[in-house]
Amino acid sequence: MEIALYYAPITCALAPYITLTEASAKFEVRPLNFRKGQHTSPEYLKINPKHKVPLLIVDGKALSESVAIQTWIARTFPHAKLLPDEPWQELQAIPLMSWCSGGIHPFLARINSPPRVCDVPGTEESVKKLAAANLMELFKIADDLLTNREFFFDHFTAPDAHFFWCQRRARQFELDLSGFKHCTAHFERMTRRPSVQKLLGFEKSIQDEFAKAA
Ligand SMILES: N[C@@H](CCC(=O)N[C@@H](CS)C(=O)NCC(=O)O)C(=O)O
Repeated sequence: MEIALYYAPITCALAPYITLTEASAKFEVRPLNFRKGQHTSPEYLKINPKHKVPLLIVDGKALSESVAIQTWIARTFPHAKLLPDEPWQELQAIPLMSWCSGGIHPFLARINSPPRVCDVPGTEESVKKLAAANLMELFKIADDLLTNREFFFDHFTAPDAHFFWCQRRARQFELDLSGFKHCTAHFERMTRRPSVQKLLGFEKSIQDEFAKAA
């Protein structure tokens, strides 16, 4: 089976990189340079008209959307236990990933690019402020879910990788998450994982490559 992951540094494509690594899967990474608009090139739009990453290519077939990609990885590499075993718990993992993707991510995207939601001059700071306030509420929910737990379930699963990305992005935007001590502990725990360390090294190498090509 041939697996390729379309990926860009900093983006949520880091989550499937982490889970594929946790599963010891053999996969090729196809990095896209967003600054050069490679995600909107005619070639990429042909395989993903949504111009987004992550995108997984499995034996030539494309799978988009983080939740589907993570579910595929978990099903394909069951030994990695990327979803909980118990059926009800397994189902609980799906809304957690959907929440990262559809609940938290859109507010992070607003901070990243306020004009994509409101182009009225002078509103940028207000868009960011509202998004930050919403994110605080969402991180409080995550903090409650993670109270006295190492991970969302009884071991590392795909939602941990997805939520790690959410926290990382919020921290890159300098949101003050210091009040959420269970989220912070989760972030630190995740950062120490070998799969995450591998990802961070890989990300740096791609960023260096892109900088040289600039
Ligand atoms: N719902 C999608 C969202 C993916 C997404 O928004 N990816 C961002 C990077 S974090 C992207 O590729 N943005 C490029 C664009 O919108 O043009 C998922 O969960 O996979």
